[in-house]
Amino acid sequence: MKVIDLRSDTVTVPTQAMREAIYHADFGDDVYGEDPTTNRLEEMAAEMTGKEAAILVSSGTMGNLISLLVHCGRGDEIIIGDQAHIFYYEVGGMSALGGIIPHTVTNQRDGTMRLEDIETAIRGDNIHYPRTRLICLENTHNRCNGIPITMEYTDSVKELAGRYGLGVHLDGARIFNAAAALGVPITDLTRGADSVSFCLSKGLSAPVGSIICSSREFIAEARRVRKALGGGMRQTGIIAAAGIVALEEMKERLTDDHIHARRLAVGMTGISGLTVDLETVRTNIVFFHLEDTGLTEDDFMARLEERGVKLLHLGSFQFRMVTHHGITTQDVDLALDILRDAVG
Ligand code: TLP
Repeated sequence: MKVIDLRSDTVTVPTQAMREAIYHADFGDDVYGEDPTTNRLEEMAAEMTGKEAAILVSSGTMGNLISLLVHCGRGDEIIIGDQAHIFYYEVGGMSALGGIIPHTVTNQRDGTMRLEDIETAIRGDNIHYPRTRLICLENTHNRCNGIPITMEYTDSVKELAGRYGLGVHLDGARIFNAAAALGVPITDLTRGADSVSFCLSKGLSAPVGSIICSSREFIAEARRVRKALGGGMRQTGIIAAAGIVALEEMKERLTDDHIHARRLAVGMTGISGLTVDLETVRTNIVFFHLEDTGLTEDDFMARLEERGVKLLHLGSFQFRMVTHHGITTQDVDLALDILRDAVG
């Protein structure tokens, strides 16, 4: 049976070009800064995001954690959306490992936080308060329907942060999806952030890896923190070789994933029992709601699984599907038939 795996773009497997690049890569010990392939990937990433330097890390979670640990000391506070991946899905690492306090602000449906809400959350100079250090943004915003956040918004947060002497960190796990959807260069979306982390292992289809980009000084400190977390790896060219192919060859095709997500969402509007807000489907993520069809959530999931469709159940009758390199137009149409069948 054909499996249509729509759980996430993290399920993508390396392309043939990536496998070949891994096979032919040059290697060295990256803890000594001597892996030529990793050095090349890091230079490319820094240049693409308009930053001075970059560092390869094992995952998006590690990229965000290291960035927060560089920005903040123990007892410091960050301002972060209440739907942010860092707050929601990263195991509370910032607090467990860094003693950092998340001060949450409501995420609007479009993934932004109101500037006035951010400003209200910034601590004044009072002996009772923790120090606010950082504002965290996410682009695209995973739990807000994968919506891309504009450069105007990011710039306005940067301006606000500047007035209070705060840093801005951007969780740009899917920043290339945002750039593709908005039709802007990546640097427009990263210029408002002091540090940005993005993932090679999602829509870009590399098997492993994320990259933090920032100033030279910040990245030098990130290298120390990465080592402390056990993330100092050795012949990382094996990861970086696929990452280079990801950055060179896989960005342009993200638009196909967006077209597929749109096709999926439009198709779902014709299936009674499922609701999707078309307005919000702008990149490769589709959230939908299972209405009262007499089916339990588990029944619904089981029916889909039986027929080969995998998706993510978020609770409260909410589900998520993500399109990616492994999903074709035919897969989308087949998934729609299976969804129709499951609720029918
Ligand atoms: N997100 C995963 C799951 O954790 C939910 C997914 O399938 O979408 N930032 C954002 C915005 C992310 O969506 C993710 C992964 C990460 C960071 C963490 O990346 P990894 O999984 O590499 O640690």
